Amino acid sequence: MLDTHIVTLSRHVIEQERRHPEATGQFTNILFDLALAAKVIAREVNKAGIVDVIGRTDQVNVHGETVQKLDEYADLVILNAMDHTGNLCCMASEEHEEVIAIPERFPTGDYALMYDPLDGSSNIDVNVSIGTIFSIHRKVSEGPRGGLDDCLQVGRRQIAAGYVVYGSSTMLVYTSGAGVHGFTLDPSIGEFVLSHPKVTLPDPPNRIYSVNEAYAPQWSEGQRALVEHLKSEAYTGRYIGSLVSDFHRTLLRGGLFMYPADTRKPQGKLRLLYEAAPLAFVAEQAGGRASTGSMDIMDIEPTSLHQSTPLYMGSREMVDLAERFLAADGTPSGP
Ligand code: P6P
Repeated sequence: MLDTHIVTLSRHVIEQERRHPEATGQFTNILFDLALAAKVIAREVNKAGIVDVIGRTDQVNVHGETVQKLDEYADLVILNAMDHTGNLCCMASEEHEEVIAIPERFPTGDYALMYDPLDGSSNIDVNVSIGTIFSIHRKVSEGPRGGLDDCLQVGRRQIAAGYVVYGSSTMLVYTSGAGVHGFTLDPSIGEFVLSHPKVTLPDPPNRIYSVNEAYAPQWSEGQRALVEHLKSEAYTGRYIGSLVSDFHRTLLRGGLFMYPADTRKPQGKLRLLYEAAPLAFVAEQAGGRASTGSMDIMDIEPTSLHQSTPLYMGSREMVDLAERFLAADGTPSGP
């Protein structure tokens, strides 16, 4: 018997909206617009190598990283999908140094969108999965047009967050504070279809840790001791080097993803507002944790648009263990 009970992202979000009588529909439309942008980006990512979207532009972004052609493309797709809808007061992107204002010719709305248009894009030309990460806050500033204050909000105040992973299939995973839900793009109908309802990290978690061990010489004593402890407990190592892919695996299999601080990167590498905080919201809603190694990611009061943070994310007891190792001199008060 053919299954006719297809739950699309649109249907799911509308059903979630109905639980909030005060909802204006702006938030629902933001997710619809993000899903459209994701479909357009997926189309180009999936044919990278066939058309001239692989490779680098001659530009360098705010972080000194060479901008990949698809980075730039993905950023413009999201910008153009979102800037005229009247749902946003402003945006912030990894690819833009300053807050992105809504053009004067367009109406504004009650939400701010932060996004990393295509994280892990250095992996594009070796066909490793990459992703888009997004975070949505309610506008807090006075006046119709938003600004920095609407972006520099603590992660706990996020209205919604999620990511798109462009891999063996294209998945959109999001939370609006009522659990984590995953949708897989069905290209035959062009819809994101609910494939992973109510995602929760497995308990007990699979014994997987994920970190770039090439940086071990620059780690703290506690970080080194933590990884040695995990090895002594017969954990498996998995590291893709594409944040969304490493996070998605951790969400579905459990374990611990780490991007530690080190002597060369004392604040870590990953960005708070459009990488760590949105993924932290998803992790917590899935029953896990996300920490700097000493405090919850979602309790950090942001001070700048592109600030970085060390990141420990995954199964609750593993993040707790990491914090114990990092707090001690590497000899935890019992794992
Ligand atoms: P490293 C990709 O460049 C990225 O921004 C994230 O997607 C990924 O988690 C991290 O950097 C990998 O960094 O230093 O291990 O190469």
